[in-house]
Amino acid sequence: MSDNLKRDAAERAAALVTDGMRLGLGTGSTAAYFVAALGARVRQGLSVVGVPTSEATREQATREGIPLTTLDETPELDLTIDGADELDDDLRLIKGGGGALLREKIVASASRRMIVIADGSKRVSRLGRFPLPIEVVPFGLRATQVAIEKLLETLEMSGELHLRRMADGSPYITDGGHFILDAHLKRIEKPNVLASTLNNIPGVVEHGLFIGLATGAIVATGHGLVELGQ
Ligand code: ABF
Repeated sequence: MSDNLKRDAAERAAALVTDGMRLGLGTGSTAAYFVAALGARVRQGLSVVGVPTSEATREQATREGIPLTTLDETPELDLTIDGADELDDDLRLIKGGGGALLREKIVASASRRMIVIADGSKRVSRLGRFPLPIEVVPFGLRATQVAIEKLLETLEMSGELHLRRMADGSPYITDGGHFILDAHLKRIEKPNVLASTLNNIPGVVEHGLFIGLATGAIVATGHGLVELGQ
């Protein structure tokens, strides 16, 4: 069911792509449906270039025959299509459950428009039920963790930080060679404040709060597609 909804949202997004667009290609199962639908259009003659947000997406896009570029060759993109773990009515997002938040944020920031594709379960009235991924440098991990805990205290927030691990117990390593701390906050009352203050902690590379980046969303529900923004 959820897979069908993800595919519906992804296919609608693929239909919005026009000839000549420079695209950001998201990561995750919803974005994978988009990459597949885009690949089908490319094989029918659509001309685009894409910047993948992860090694996984790079491999899929290559298999699909989508021409790829880099942000060094193409530093400004027209449109990024990506999934999310949560989105609210102001198009603020939590991303990074799939571990690709850093490249996802760089690519989204280089893009004139970003459209989020999701099934209805991702839409929330308040962010935070999904643990917030915080990408950190391995050096000084414990000190960075303490700094984040102190920040949360200052903001009158509470929650546990869990180092993300692989099935074998070793730390999960991102494409950029960093660790991820998942912050189990339950509710984020002031996402904008948390987002800007987290970025002030030196060991924090990035976090999964995407604010002011998404310009639109396509959310697939059992009753059809809901389109927000543009
Ligand atoms: C990416 O994939 C991530 O930012 C987000 O964590 C995840 C969503 O995954 P899915 O589409 O598989 O639910 O978009």
